[in-house]
Amino acid sequence: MGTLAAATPFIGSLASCAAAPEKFEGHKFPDLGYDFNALEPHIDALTMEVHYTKHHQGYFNNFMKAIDGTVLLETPVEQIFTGISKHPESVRNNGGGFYNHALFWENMTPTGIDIPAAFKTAIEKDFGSVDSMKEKFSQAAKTLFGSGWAWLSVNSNGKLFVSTTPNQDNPLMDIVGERGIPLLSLDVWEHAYYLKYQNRRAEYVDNFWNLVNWKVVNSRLEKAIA
Ligand code: MN3
Repeated sequence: MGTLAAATPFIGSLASCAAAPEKFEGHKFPDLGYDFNALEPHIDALTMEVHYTKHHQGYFNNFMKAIDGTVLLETPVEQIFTGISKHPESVRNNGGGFYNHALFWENMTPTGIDIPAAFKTAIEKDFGSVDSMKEKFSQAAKTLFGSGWAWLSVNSNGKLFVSTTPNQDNPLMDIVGERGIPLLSLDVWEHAYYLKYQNRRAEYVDNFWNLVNWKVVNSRLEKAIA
């Protein structure tokens, strides 16, 4: 990985470097990548099953309905987000729900993965330490009012930052305050934790750190600043 200081080439080109596939072959509902019970005890099997097969699938189906017969069928969702203010709310909400959950499943793993050295260095540069980044992210996730997401992203200057978005918005969208490419996502809608944790969102957030796939998070950064 190059140094973050040399990460400027993608300034102004969030749209083209937002982890979009090189050759777009249409919107696809992603595989989960592990069994429903794989993330236990931190996330229970029933929550995973309902979340993936009902919530996520529902967002995908409604997204496909919302863009039916439009040019957006041929447009990678990452690119749609960069101009989301121009599209109907159904595209924003369901496209966000489709994309955000795909990222979320992928940045978790049943088996703990250590933070790659290069990514640790990047975190230390912008947050001082891994612990202070985690603290900032956790605090944001725990205190977000209502439904939404917590994010670790990289901005167009190559700087890592923590943010939250309401509902199914995400940092790629042109309607959020702080824009960047998402590296790590955490769903803090009640449907993500209520069956196991009820109102104890903080416990769910703390346990999330046992599941983070840092290899995936690091590869997203490498792609974003390449
Ligand atoms: Mn969800």
